[in-house]
Amino acid sequence: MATELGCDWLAASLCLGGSDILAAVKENSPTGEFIANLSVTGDPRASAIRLCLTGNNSDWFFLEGRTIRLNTSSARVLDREVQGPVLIAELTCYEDDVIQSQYRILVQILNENDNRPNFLPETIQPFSVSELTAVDSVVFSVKAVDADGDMIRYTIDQSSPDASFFRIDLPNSGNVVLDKPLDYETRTQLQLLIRAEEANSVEKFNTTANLTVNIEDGDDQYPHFLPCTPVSPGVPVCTNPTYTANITETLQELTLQFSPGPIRAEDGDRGLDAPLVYSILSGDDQGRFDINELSGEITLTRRVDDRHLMPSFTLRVMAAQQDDPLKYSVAVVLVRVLGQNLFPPLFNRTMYKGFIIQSSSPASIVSTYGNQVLLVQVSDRDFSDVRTAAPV
Ligand SMILES: [Ca+2]
Ligand SMILES: [Ca+2]
Ligand SMILES: [Ca+2]
Ligand SMILES: [Ca+2]
Repeated sequence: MATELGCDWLAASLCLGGSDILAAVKENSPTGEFIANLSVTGDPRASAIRLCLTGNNSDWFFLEGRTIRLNTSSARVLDREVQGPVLIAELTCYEDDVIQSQYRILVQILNENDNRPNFLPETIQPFSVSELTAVDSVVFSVKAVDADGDMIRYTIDQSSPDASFFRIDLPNSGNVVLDKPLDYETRTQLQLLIRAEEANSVEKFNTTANLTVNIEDGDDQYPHFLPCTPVSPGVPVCTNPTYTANITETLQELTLQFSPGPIRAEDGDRGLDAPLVYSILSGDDQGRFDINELSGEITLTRRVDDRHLMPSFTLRVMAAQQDDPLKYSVAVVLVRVLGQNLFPPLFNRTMYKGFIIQSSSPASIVSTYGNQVLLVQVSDRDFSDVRTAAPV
């Protein structure tokens, strides 16, 4: 038939009739999926023409007669997110190895929702926020991306332990807002589950991220003196101790030993532990007592001449933050003046004799001659009274 019609004319006519091809195919389509039919006059299965696919993306296609089909395999899936939105190739029609015509093939890859949202790792790392952060301010922002280009909305999983501390006002923004005050003194870390979900898809694919929020200490606590006695159980507010020391008339130039002791305070903000400065507010009796402003040690600088005139001193000692003197605490310091201890205690006898009656009782009175209860007496010339005890 080709010989009868004439080679040149026939070849030209068999390759003619085609046109550039615009088509579309869904990503993830199986191999052999129909792309387009060619409208060239000749059929390479029956005519002396040869059709060739060339160009960058030509390996995504194969020809079956005049039909272009998709060429994929289980190892090579058509993925719009990897390949891009279009495939481009050329079709060349040969007659006797001579190019007779050329057509462009442009195949759009249609998107399927085949990707979940993913959080950008740098936006879900543990992070720190000051406990003094204002309520209603944005404390951090998360961001997730969806390779399909789906819009994303963010929510806080209300079942996560510390969900009540945060809220998201604008679901598309990923901005997380502080909903109630933080307090380093009661909680130093919060856990939060955030969900990123496709807003516009049917599938509503989502992903979650567990966030760790470390709370940083802020200067919102005053110093307190040690040891700390809580005002009531479970309330982290201290009652300051009263520090007591005893001195005698003869002592001078002495660092006083206190009970409880030593005199020491600490910042209630344990995470900051602000340095403190100590001072005597009142009761130093014109410099008789001096305080080391860094250590809190109190020194007696001048002896007490007459303990009957000055039986005790009451001082008020302040510990204040060096960086903020308005944050301070005051404790009472009591210094008692005692008589000197010159004499040892003495028993009124060197030997006592006593008797007990045999009995089953584990405790019984010890008696002495004349059926009198045995009494042991001790006296100390530093004290006026005599201490008496009956041994049992
Ligand atoms: Ca996709
Ligand atoms: Ca998606
Ligand atoms: Ca604090
Ligand atoms: Ca403080």
